[in-house]
Amino acid sequence: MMLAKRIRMASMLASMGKPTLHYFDVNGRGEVSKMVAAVGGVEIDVVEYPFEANGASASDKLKAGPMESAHTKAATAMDMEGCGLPIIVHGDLKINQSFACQNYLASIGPKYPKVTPQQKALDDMFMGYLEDIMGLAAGVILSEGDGALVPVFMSKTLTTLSKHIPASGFVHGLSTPTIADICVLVLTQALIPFGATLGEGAAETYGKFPEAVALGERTAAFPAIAKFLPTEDCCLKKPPRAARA
Ligand SMILES: N[C@@H](CCC(=O)N[C@@H](CS)C(=O)NCC(=O)O)C(=O)O
Repeated sequence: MMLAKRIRMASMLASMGKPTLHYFDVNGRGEVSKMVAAVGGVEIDVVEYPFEANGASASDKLKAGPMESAHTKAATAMDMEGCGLPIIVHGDLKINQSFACQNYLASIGPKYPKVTPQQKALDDMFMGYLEDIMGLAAGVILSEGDGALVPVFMSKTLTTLSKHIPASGFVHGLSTPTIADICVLVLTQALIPFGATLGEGAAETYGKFPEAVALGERTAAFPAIAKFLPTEDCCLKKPPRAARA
């Protein structure tokens, strides 16, 4: 980006204040956004809600009917009635859908790597795989889905993604992780919904994918992420707040 354009964008973003990320008090679909912000050097405010949902899939939610909870009331108050979390509010911008939130935070992060269209496509692909298995595993927690399918689908997911995982460094070979690497960190280390649904079988499942596990560890060790992980806002390995000691 040309210097003048970069300066204009920086001053516009500064005038908008910090983005606010609205999400539950678990990993779920919120943590990738938080880590993308950390890598990109975007300071965000996090507004957390107790983890309550009336299903994981659109069909389960529609069958269960509307629910009244802290997050649905907050969404309605933001003129985003019925929108699931995550939600980001930044100045006049109000968006939901995790891909939109993650890509937005990446695009405004001064330290987030400038990716090529091909690298961005690969990042989007990793997001899609994470989203697919998120739906399946969340359905086990929220809608009595079949827990036996989680290790099967996790293995399928990591088999495909491992083809893009290098023996060292990050997916795009850059010095900074991108969304693809962050998705792998979440896939291999998140409690909700993955650790919680894989249960005692987690070690066996992840044991088959040492490259993915190692990439998750390298990504977790990246300084901006290592700094974020011990913070109060991080929910990667935590149960909902009500279940924390
Ligand atoms: N496709 C959406 C799914 C959003 C979604 O279902 N979010 C869940 C939490 S991960 C939620 O907010 N559930 C409660 C609700 O829909 O009210 C996305 O990627 O953000």
